[in-house]
Amino acid sequence: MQKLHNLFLDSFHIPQEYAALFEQVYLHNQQNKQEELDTLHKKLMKQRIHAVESTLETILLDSEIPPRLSDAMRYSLLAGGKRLRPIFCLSMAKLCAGINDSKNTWVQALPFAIALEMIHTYSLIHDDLPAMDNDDLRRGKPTCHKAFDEATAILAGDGLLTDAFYFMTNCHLPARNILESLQLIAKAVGSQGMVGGQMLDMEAEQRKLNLDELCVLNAKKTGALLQCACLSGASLMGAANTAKEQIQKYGTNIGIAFQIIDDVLDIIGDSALLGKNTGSDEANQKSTWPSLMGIEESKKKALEYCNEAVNALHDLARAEPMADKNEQYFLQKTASDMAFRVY
Ligand code: GRG
Repeated sequence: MQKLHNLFLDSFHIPQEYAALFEQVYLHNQQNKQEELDTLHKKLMKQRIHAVESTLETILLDSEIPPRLSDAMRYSLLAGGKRLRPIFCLSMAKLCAGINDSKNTWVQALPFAIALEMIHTYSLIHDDLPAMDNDDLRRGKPTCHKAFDEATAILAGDGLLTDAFYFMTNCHLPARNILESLQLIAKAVGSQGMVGGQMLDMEAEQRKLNLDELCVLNAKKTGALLQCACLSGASLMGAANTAKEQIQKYGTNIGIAFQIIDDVLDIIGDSALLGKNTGSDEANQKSTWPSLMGIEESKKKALEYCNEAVNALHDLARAEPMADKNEQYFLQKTASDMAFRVY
């Protein structure tokens, strides 16, 4: 475990050069530094993804797990992906632990962060099943039920979801913080959250939704887990309510922007780069942001929501001067880069 912790301490380290570039671009409007900042941000994000991947490789190898089940769970978990949810969780933990966290307590959130990726992967496996979206391709590879079989894919999802809750209890942090975070995640992915959102999504195939209905569906199906990834990082560190309010705002806005971007990329994206088939929303006559307001308006909306996320962290920094400034910059840049995926 110590080895993994060290890997995260290294890969989440933000060099002073990053903060300097960020301030030159965003505070002093030095556009000539933009490319340098973009390149460094991508490099740091890659380091974080690599640390998450390295950790995922070490899990679910227990000899008590039937080999075919372990293979199917690991097949989907290790198939790639942006690893956004664990990165948001750890990043928020680091932000809230603050500049005086000499013992690096934020890294103790690692099992929780990994569990979020397990839950996300379960949702993708089940979403791809013939009874749901019936997809052949995910993260650039055959979906779990194609690579194995339908019953194994259902069990792989069940295993990932349930084991995730076991992982989450393994953080060496105050029990009340773990309990609060567990409640958040159970609510976010259960019937009031992601599972409920999936139900609304299935029902929506029969009719056209209005924007309010679409927002509710998106908030549950996609937004709840992303928001919880952010908020749980803060809860695990026992952050103040003032910080949690702004982090919730960041997570909510990121969640909406993320769905709009996913909808737009389903039309204009490159299936090879996305690692999944595109055009499925139109084929399934789904209500999406572009179907309600067109592509250009949707892109503008995505940008607006990302900007709101950035503003939430400005407000957090004003209220919490001990928050980790470098991490604040990293999270702000992550939010603004998100919108540019569709530009
Ligand atoms: C089956 C209970 C149940 C829920 C499924 C998450 C979900 C609900 C369905 C996925 C369908 C989908 C494409 C939703 C849009 C947003 C989304 C969650 C995209 C995939 O997340 P990324 O882009 O994927 O973070 P990677 O592969 O990068 O991790």
